[in-house]
Amino acid sequence: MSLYSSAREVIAGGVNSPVRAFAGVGGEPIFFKKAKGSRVFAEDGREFIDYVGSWGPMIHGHSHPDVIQAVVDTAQNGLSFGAPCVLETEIARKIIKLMPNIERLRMVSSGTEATMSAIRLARGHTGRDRIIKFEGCYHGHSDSLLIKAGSGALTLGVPSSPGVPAGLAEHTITLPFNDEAALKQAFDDLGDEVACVIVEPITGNMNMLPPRDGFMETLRELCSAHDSILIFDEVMTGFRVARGGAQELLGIKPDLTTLGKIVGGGMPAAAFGGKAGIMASIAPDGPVYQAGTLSGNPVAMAAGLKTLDMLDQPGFYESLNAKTAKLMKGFADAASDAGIPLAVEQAGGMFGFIFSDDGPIRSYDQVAAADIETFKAFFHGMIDHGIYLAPSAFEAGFVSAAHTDDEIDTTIAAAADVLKAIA
Ligand code: KE4
Repeated sequence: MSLYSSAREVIAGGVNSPVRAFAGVGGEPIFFKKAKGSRVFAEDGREFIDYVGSWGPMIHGHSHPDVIQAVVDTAQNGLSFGAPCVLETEIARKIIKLMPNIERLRMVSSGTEATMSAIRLARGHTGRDRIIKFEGCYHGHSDSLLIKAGSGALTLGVPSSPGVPAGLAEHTITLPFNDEAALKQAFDDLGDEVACVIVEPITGNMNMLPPRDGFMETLRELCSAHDSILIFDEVMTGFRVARGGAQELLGIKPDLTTLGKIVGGGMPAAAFGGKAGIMASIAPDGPVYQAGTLSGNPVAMAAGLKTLDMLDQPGFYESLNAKTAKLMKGFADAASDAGIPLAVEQAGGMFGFIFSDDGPIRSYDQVAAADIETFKAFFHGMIDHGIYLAPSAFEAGFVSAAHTDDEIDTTIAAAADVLKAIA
């Protein structure tokens, strides 16, 4: 019996998160037993250069000794108090130093919790019910946000999940990402009813799409004009595309920001925060309730704080950006040599590639029209060459500080072989 069949006997779908199930690429998921630096090690003995990095957190590489030491040292003194500890204040100060648009924040345990809480806060603070999101963007699996969502929902072909009451879903307006006309029309029609707009400022869940020039600026202006709260969901882009996230890269000031992944360094930690005046509406100061047994637990805080502190190394992002840009140029050159249309994107340590001759890819429709079959063949070819990419055409990829230039070269050479074979 395979490990996957055994898991399926006791775990729904054999996985604890759907996108891991390889439904988007075919075959059975690979079970890992160890991860170190840029490498992951499978139960069956295979070793891979890893570009998933647990979907983003491992920006320093897996099990970095300093992060592990911080976890071990802190765990010795207790795993969770259910009461304040100084580490919570320290990581909050660090996050605010890195993202000064955040004046106050609240720690939670997952990106889903962060965005769910931010939506409730926006609704409670404004007294409005409607929210706007964009088709293909994924903000975790809370009810109001599982409408035309990306990531695993898109991979499995169920972007709008059953189980979300129509009476709730009707308050979620979904617009095409990067479509300024549709955005302006929605605000013309309903602007003063919109509590918030939540957006991945650079998307990573319908693959990686940067905003078209002016789109985020228009979104910022429309939210300000209608007193709607602009939420940047930076669970993936935070500290990934730049030290200060997409809001630093794009020069846009959101009212609220949600964070996850890197902020916990691989431990369950996430956050939402922003203008003090808005955060004042969150309990216990304000009436909007939000809570969590393990929110701010010392071990996750220690992992996150060490991870964030290590981002301060001079040249950290220059090096990460250069390695990731080199990887994507290598993929593009290899695809061109093989005569296979490929569009690539990259920002900081995040990248995306889409098999399409319609590049640059800027809309959900273009992503939906991409060549999934070639992606599947490429994914499995790269597995055979010891390279582990995200098992879905709708995900982004990640490079860590632990990836060496030689490993980038090896990956590019593998891509060239695989694409030549596909051609
Ligand atoms: P979590 O609840 O999975 O910690 O975070 C949800 C979330 C929120 N916002 C953005 C922009 C996200 O990318 C995510 C989670 N990302 C997916 C991968 N694209 C997590 C992987 C998974 O679902 O297993």
